[in-house]
Parts: sequence; structure tokens; C-alpha cells
Amino acid sequence: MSRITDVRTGLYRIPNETALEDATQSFDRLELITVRLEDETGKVGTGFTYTIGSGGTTIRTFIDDVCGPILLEGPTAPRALRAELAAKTTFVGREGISELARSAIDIAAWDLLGNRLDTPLYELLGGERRDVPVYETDGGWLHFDVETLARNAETAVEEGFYGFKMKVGRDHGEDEERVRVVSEVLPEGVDLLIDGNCAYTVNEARRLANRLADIDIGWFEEPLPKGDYAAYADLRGHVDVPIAAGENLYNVTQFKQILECQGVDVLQPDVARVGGITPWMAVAELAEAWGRPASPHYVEPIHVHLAVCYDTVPYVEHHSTVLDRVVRDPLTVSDGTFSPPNAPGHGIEFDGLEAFAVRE
Ligand code: SMN
Ligand code: MG
Repeated sequence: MSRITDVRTGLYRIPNETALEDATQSFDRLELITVRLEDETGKVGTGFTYTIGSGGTTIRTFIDDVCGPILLEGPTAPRALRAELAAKTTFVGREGISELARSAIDIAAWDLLGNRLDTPLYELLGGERRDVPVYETDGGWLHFDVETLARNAETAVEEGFYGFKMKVGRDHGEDEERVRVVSEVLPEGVDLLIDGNCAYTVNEARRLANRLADIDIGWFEEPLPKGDYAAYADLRGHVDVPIAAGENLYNVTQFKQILECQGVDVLQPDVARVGGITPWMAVAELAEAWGRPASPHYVEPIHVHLAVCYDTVPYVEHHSTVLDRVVRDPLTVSDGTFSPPNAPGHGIEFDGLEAFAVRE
């Protein structure tokens, strides 16, 4: 197979119109770190990862300084390339900066393969094109007062979304009221999902779940601190609501560990953080083997290709409004669904990104 002859990276900071608030984070700009791979025949693959504000310069430097030379020497088939990168770079870490960097490269390698074979990503991965249900995240942030939150939930229903995710975790009395108001707006068939962004202790999360026990909640996402699988298992053993986690898990082993601890019901791998498409598929297969749903976190223009490969993906998240600002043909929601584009590779073409370039 043709070798990689050119590796280029980019760093972009795209401001959010308003900062998006959850219980532990404020998302006031999207940082995109892009990787462009070109092979000796002139075919190109593009990948990216993101942060919610900072860290991008370090990720870009890691790609340029550590991964770049390996890419120019190594294999180009995505799985072989991933194995090579893992062998040569995990000594500096299997999560965070280095896994974000490897994610961007893995996505670029699959896109390059799709472009070489003139085949859309979902087809390359063995999936059949179909409509994928979508749930809405955009209206559920903590900075919305309860009236706005309820209106946003109503709009999501009108637009046909299959679920509405709202943030909790700021004030426990307020949490209950906000969840009850939204639950009254959502009709049968539109799932209510709540996301704690790691803000609770086991006892606090358990009390909230018990107080809301009469409401049908599709999942309680990230109730507890990142990585504390024993705490997740403790909580899950004491509440009925399904527990979701995964946006802060950075490799297949961590998903295996939280499953083995009995700490999770719904796995939420993020292709731009878990190491790319190759490990994302492994997590989806792990979920399938355990009889658990996998529902991807964020980055829907890539996840829509991956979702069609599995019957165990109930829906994809709709969240990428900031990303959409710099993409030529953003996915559109139709009857509450997305379908993957038929262009070769992932089909994402950036447009207007240069205006946000960081030159350092
Ligand atoms: C979230 C947090 C940070 C970036 C993107 C999305 C959020 C979610 O927790 O689940 O949508
Ligand atoms: Mg979340």
C-alpha cells in the first residue's frame, strides 16, 4: 500500500456564542486539532480531535513531534498504523493528550482508506446506510433557566428528536424541580436523559435517583467522579435508573474495567477521545458482547457512520452546532434522524476554518 508522504496539523479555536454550562465545565470555545495525511498517490485523509477550550497546542505538538516521524515510516492501513503508534507512543500515556492525538490520526487513516477506495466510511466498516435516531443535547445546559429549558425540550419534541438530554448537578433541590418540569413536557416515546458531568458523590447521586424514581429516565450519565469504577458499581447496585458513562474513558481497557466492575449500563465512547474509529468499534463490540447499548458521545458527523454498523446503538447525540459552523454540509436532522453521507471517507469537508486558525 502507498506510503504516507506528508503530515500536516492545524489548530483552530472556534468561539461559542454563549458559554455552555454543565455541572463541572464551561464550554466557551471548541478547539479543533486537525491532521491531514497525504500518500504518494496524492490521496488525502483528514482527522481531528477536540477540546472544550485548551490543551490543543500540546496535542498538536505531540502529533507533530512524536507521531509525525512514525507516520512517515510506518504502515498506512488503519489497524496496522494504530498498532504501530500504540507500540511506539503509549510510554507517554494511554489517555488524555496522547490518546486524543492518536484519535485524530486514526480518523485520518480511515478517511484516507475511504478516499483511496472511493467508499464511504460506513460501507468500509461493513455498515448498511440507514436513518439513525438522534437525541438533543443543545437545549439542556445548566445556564438555561427552567422556563427556557422547558421551551427547549418542547422544541426538541416538535423537531422529532427521540430524546432530550438535560444537565443536572448544580443544586440538588433545583435538579429535582428541573427534571420534573422537563419530564412533563416530553411525551411517551421521547426519552428523558440526565447528565451529571461527574458532580455527585455516591450518596448524593443515589438520593437524587431515589427522589426521581417515579419518573422514567432513560439514563443517568456520569453521575460520579471520572475513573472511580467502584463508586459506579456501588451506585448502580442501589438504583434502578440505567447508568451511562464513557465520554471520559480513553481506551478499550477502561470500558472493559467499568463493565467488569458492574458499573455501567450504557457505554458512550467518543471517537475523538477513545483513540479513533478502530477502538470505537472495539468498544461497540464489547458492548454488544455484554448485551449493553453503546451510544456515542458528541462528534455526530463521524459517529453516524459507526452507528449504522450496530443494532445496539439506540441513538446518536446532536450536539455539534459549533463544529457545524466550520463544516461545508453539516448533517441535518430529518424526522429526528441522521443518515451518513455517501461521499468517500467520512465526508466531512471543513469550510471557513482558516478564520479561526491559531498560529503559534
Ligand atoms: C459534553 C461535555 C463536553 C463536551 C461535549 C459534550 C457533555 C455531553 O457531557 O455529554 O454532551
Ligand atoms: Mg456528558
